[in-house]
Amino acid sequence: MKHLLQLLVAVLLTVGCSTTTEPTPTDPTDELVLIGTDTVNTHEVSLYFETAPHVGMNTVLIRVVQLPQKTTVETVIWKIDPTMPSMGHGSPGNVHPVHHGNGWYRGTCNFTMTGDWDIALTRMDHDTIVHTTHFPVVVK
Ligand SMILES: [Cu+2]
Repeated sequence: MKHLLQLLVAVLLTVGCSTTTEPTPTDPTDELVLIGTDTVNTHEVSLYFETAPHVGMNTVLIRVVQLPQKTTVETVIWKIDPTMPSMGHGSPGNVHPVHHGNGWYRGTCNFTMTGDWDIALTRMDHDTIVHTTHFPVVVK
């Protein structure tokens, strides 16, 4: 009887799966806007925006994995510094990204006007600069 029930459950599950149109699981990064990726030593750093870069406060997401195994790296200290090189200014109110789980860091980037910006993303070791990557961004 128990086996019969198990069989019945299995059949029902199979039928259930074949008749419903399950959406394909999406990668969480599908929802994000990839700005760029840089590999520094064995760390692969990817910079994303939550939405297309726009004037105002933008949520920035950074993902760091160690190559080649792609294990998450959760201890990086970042500084983020957006500037507009053509006009020689930066912006106030930026928030340096901090780790919030599984190799993802979250911060805020403020663009005060449309045009060509440069995001300097710097990895720190206490007060020492380890490496800076520049990501060009067009703000519309
Ligand atoms: Cu400007």
